[in-house]
Amino acid sequence: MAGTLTFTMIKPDAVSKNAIGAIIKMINEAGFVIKAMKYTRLSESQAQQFYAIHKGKPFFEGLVNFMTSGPIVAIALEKENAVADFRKLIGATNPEVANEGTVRKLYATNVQQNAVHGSDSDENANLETNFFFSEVEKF
Ligand code: 3AN
Repeated sequence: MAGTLTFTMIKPDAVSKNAIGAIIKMINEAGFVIKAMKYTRLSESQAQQFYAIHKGKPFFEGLVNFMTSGPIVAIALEKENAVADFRKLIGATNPEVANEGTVRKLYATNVQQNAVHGSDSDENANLETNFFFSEVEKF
């Protein structure tokens, strides 16, 4: 059975566009409940650790530079079928091919500065939530 937890970040590009409120509204209207939320900025080592799976790829350094370039909002979310439904809501990694009406189609700048993160599995949803939040911060 699919899990009920997913994790997102509103990335520095969307924060700098003043889109935090609009994106959270879309998330809530799609039926997701906020379990934990934090406005913060990633250090270089945190960004490298979070995206460790992409280490060695040509876009890794640029991705770390971008993700540390300004504040982000980290959010743990609950809903049935959370991971798949959230990825449907945000759309494809590249906003040029993302479906109309998705978060990335509306707010992403390009494939790197793509407005939001979404966990790609139940396992990563747990790991990513625990990366940002302690037990007492999860409601
Ligand atoms: P998603 O966030 O859709 O799961 P991943 O996990 O493949 O996509 O990539 C993680 C992040 O790395 C993306 N959100 C994006 O910021 C960046 N990224 C992915 N592919 C590219 C690319 N071809 N060029 C630049 N940045 C990329």
